[in-house]
Amino acid sequence: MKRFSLLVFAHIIWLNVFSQNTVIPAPASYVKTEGIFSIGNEIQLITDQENLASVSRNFIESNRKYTGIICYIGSDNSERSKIFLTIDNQFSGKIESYHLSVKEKRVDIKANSANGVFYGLQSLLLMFVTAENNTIQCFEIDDTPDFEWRGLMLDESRCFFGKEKVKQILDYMAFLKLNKFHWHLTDVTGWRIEIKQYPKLTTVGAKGRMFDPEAPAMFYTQKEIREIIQYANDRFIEIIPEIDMPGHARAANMAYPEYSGGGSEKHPEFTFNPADEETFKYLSNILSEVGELFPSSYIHIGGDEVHFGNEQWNSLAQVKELMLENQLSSLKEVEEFFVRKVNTQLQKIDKTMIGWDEIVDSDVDNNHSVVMWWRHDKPEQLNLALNKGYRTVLCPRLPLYFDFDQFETHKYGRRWEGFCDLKSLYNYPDREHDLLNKFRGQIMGIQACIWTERIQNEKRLDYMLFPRIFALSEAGWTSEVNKSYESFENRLKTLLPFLEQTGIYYFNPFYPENTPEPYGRNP
Ligand code: TNX
Repeated sequence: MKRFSLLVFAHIIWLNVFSQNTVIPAPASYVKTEGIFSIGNEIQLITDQENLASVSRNFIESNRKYTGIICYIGSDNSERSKIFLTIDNQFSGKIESYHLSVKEKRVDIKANSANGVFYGLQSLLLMFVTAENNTIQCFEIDDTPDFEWRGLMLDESRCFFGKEKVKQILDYMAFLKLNKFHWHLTDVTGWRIEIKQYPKLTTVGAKGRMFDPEAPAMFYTQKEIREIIQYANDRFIEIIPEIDMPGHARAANMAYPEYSGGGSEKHPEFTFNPADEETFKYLSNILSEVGELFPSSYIHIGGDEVHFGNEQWNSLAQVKELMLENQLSSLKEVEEFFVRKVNTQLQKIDKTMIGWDEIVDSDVDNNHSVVMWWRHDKPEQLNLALNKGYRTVLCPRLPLYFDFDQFETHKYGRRWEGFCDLKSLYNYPDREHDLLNKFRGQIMGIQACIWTERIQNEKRLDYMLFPRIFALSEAGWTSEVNKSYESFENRLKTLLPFLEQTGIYYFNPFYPENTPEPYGRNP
């Protein structure tokens, strides 16, 4: 009897070792089935659908890079394992949903779109990179996302990282089924996107980075941007550009001072002139060029923190006239007027405006605007946005700002009566429970933001991003009933060696002292 229970016990352990589901984000349903799939060194990818060519190529390339497994398109009579990829119009689910079945000799991935098939392959890839002895316990996954917006924002104005780093981040986003890359391309420190009509924006405005105002101009040419958009597109990631206005405009004003609305002592040349028609034409031209470059239906116009540096508006004759003509009684109302005007302009070029939660006060048309709620200390602003009918993306500083510290002993990141630890991030948006019940249809999803005032190099960027990006992905994809922090930690543990393999310097939450925080200079 004793021997029998020992055997049962050993069997359970054995099953657990081989039945590990290592997929992040956790799928909606994972069921272990009989049998073991031997991956082998070569795998056939089989599909008769032309629009899966790019998805297949991507899988082949990822395996070449990360697992060394040779995959090839086409079927032969060999004994090699086969992966069948199918787009099935009858398959019910969202555009990103998929079914993944792994049996002893064959894998099947089904979805109603190439996007779904791609996500099935990402789950499989995660299983491959963590497979022990080149085998996987057979299983069936049925998966579908909880939120449609699972975003990450990168600020490349303060510090510029360049094309290769952005592509690496996009690779990880794809792995983790994150689907919106919000690119903060302009701010006080540097203007990072080539605008053909206004070349000085980059020849002059792209000079400098945090703590190094003399750094040579660093920016993306339109050709590079197209390349990155294509790269993202191949991974089902939409890129949303942000051109911050009317505040955070210093870099642009260095290039074209004639459009400046001045600043304050602490924030010089911070704004665009909100009351000048020529400035408006200039900004409209920029937005049109940006709009043509980026296929996304959204353009983010910032709209944040204007009061930091709009003091000089008080002394501009044009602002006074505008106030008189339009019965505006404060600078805040001038700002709101400006935001409404830009909104109308964006509608003309068929783009939907996204703005930080300040835009809620402008009462811009809620059919043509999306709000990003960032001020965690102002929950009333989120309430207001939802009550005014805005579609909203949740990105509260706590726990979603990755320039904030992630561990209590860390000291170079930001803090705000707390830091952004892995667990609260993982559990988010649990605390928005009531609003989610009431406004589920308007809450598009969640997004993390990496501001880079305190992130001056790639090592530090990696450290602030990893492993929080894993928790972000599960917070956005996996529905609350399927979330378990304990299970997440176990899956994360198995993935950490992979991070190491790809050269990422990450924070290890299980052995914090093993991965000390890289130095970051603070403003
Ligand atoms: C606030 S979030 C900002 C950024 C800073 C960030 C630092 C937002 C809309 N504006 O300009 O970089 O805090 O955490």
